[in-house]
Amino acid sequence: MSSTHPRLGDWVRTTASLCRPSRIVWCNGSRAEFDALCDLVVRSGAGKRLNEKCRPGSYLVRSDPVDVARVEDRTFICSQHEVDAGPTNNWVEPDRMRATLNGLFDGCMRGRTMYVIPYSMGPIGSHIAKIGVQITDSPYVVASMHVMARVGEPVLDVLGADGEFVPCLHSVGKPLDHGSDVPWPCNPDNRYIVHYPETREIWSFGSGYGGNALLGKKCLALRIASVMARDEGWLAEHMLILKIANPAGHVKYFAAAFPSACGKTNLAMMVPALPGWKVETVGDDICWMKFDGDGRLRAINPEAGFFGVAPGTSHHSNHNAMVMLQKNCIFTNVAETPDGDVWWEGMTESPPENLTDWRGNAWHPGESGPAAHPNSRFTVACAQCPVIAEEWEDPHGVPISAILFGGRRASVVPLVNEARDWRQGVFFGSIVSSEQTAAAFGNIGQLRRDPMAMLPFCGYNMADYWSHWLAIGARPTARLPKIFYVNWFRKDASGRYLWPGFGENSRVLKWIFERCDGIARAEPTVIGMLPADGELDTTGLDLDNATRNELLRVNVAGWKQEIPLIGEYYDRFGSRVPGGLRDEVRELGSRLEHL
Ligand code: OXD
Ligand code: MN
Repeated sequence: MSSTHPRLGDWVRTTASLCRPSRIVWCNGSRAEFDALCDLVVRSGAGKRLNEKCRPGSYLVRSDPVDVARVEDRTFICSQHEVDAGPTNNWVEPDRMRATLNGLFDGCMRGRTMYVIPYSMGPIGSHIAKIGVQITDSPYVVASMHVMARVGEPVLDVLGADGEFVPCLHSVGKPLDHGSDVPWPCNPDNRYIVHYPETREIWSFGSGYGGNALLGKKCLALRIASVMARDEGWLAEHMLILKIANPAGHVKYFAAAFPSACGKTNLAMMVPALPGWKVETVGDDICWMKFDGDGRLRAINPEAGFFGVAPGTSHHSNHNAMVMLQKNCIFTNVAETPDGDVWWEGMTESPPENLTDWRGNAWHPGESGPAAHPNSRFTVACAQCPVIAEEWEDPHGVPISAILFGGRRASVVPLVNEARDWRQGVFFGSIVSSEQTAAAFGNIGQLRRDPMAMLPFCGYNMADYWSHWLAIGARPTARLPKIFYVNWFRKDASGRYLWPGFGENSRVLKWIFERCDGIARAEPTVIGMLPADGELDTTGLDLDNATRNELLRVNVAGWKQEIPLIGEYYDRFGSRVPGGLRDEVRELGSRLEHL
C-alpha cells in the first residue's frame, strides 16, 4: 500500500532518504498485521506470549531498564519564540533543534524496517477527530498504536488527496549495522521528544516507551492538539470522561483532570458504592471538547485504547479494569508468575511465592525492589472495558455537564468545592497542585503545581492557556459546564486517609450531579460553594461528624498560606497571566483577611 496523497508521499520519501531503512511498510491496520507485529516482538526477545489459559491473546514485554517512563526533561516545545513555550516547557530555537535532529536521524534506521502508520485520534471521520501519520522503526510501537488509535487504510481514505495530517517521526535511535540486535533497542544518551507547534510536527528519538513513542497520545492529542484548540476555539485536555446515571436513569457526562497517578482510570471505571447509581466509561486520559450549535461543550475520547499504570490495580481499586485485562492485552514491565501469567504490586494482598520481576530476574517476597516496575503498563482496547458507554465512539461527542479538577493534597483543599462561576473554576484549575509523595503530617510536602493537570502536556505558554480557558467561558452563546475542585486524598494527623475513596467517590459525584440539576444545596463560602449541611450523602459510611466537618471545612489559616504561594507561581509567567486570575487571587486574599 502507498498513498495517493502527494504531500504524504513526499514526506515519507524524504524521511526514508534521511533515515535510510532497509524497507518501508505501510500499515493497513489489519488483525493479521497486528499478529505479525506481536510475533516480531516475541522473536526479538523483548516479548513473550502469556499462558493462553490465564491470559488469552496477551503478551508480556520487557523494556530496557533505562527506558521505562516519559522523559519530561528531554521533552521540548520548539516554538519560534521562547516566550510562546513559556517557563514550564523546555525550549530550543527551532532551527538549532532541526540541525541536531537531522544529525541524529541521519541513517538511524539502517538495517531496520520503517513503518508508516496513518492514524485517527477520534472516531474516523468525526469533525472533532484529527489525523496523524507516524513513522517508526519499532514493531512494539506499531502494535501498541493498533490498540491506542484507529490505524490503517480507512484513515487514508478520509485523508484523501490533500487532507491535513500531523507528521510524527519516531526512531528508537539504534541503527542495526552489524547484524545482531538487542531485544529493546533505544538510545538513552540521545533522547529528544520534540514538538514544533507552529508547523505542527513531532520528532521523537531514542526511546521506545509509552508517551515518548506512541506519538498519538501525549504528543499529538495533548501538546499539538492544545495549540490547535487554542487557534480553533476548543479544548484539548488531560481528562477522563465518565457517564453517570442516577437511580431514575437520568444521565450526565463529567470530564475530570487529575495529575498522572491520581486514579483517573479508577474513577473512569468506578463501581459506585451508592445503590442505584451507575458509572460508565467514555475515556480515561484525554478529552477533546468542542462547542456544538447549542453552545454546549461536547467531548470525545480521541484514543481507542487504555495505556494504564498496572501497579495498584486490583478488584478493590478497579474491578472493571481487572475484568478488562483478562485477555488481549500487551503488558509492559509487569512481573510474571511461574504459570505464565502477570502480577504487579497491589493486585493481591500478598505476592505469589515465585515471580520473575520486570527485569527478567527471579524475585521472592521480601525482596528490596518491586517485582513490577512502578510505571509498568497495560495496553488494551477501550472496547474491552466491561463498562464502556455505548456512545463512546459517537462522532458528535457527549455533552459535558461538569468539569472536575483534582490533585493529591493531604491538607487544606476540601473534598469538593464548586466554583461560583467559570472564572473561579479556571482559577481552581490553574492552582491544582499535587504532593509528589505521601506527605507526613505537619509537612505539607513538596507540592508540584500542575495546572489543569497539563503541566507536562501543554504545547504553549501556560498563562496563554489560562487566557484561552477564560476566552472559552466568555463566548456569548456558551452554555458552560459547572466546575468543581475535588480532593480524595485528605489525611489526618497520623497520616490516615480521611475519605475512603474509590467507589465511595460516587457520593461526591452524586452531589455534583444534583448541583447540575439545581437540586442539591451548596453553602457559599470565601473559597467557593461547599456542600450545605447534610447534603453530601454519607448514609452507610463509617464517617464521624468531626471527620466530615474536617473534609468540608474552610481552612482559613491554610488558605492564607496558599495565597502568597499562588502569587509566586503566577509571577513565573509575568505579564502573560490573565488579569482575571490575578483578580481571583487578590479577591480570595481579601475575603480571607476579612474573616
Ligand atoms: C499517562 C500519564 O501515561 O499521564 O497517562 O503519564
Ligand atoms: Mn495521563
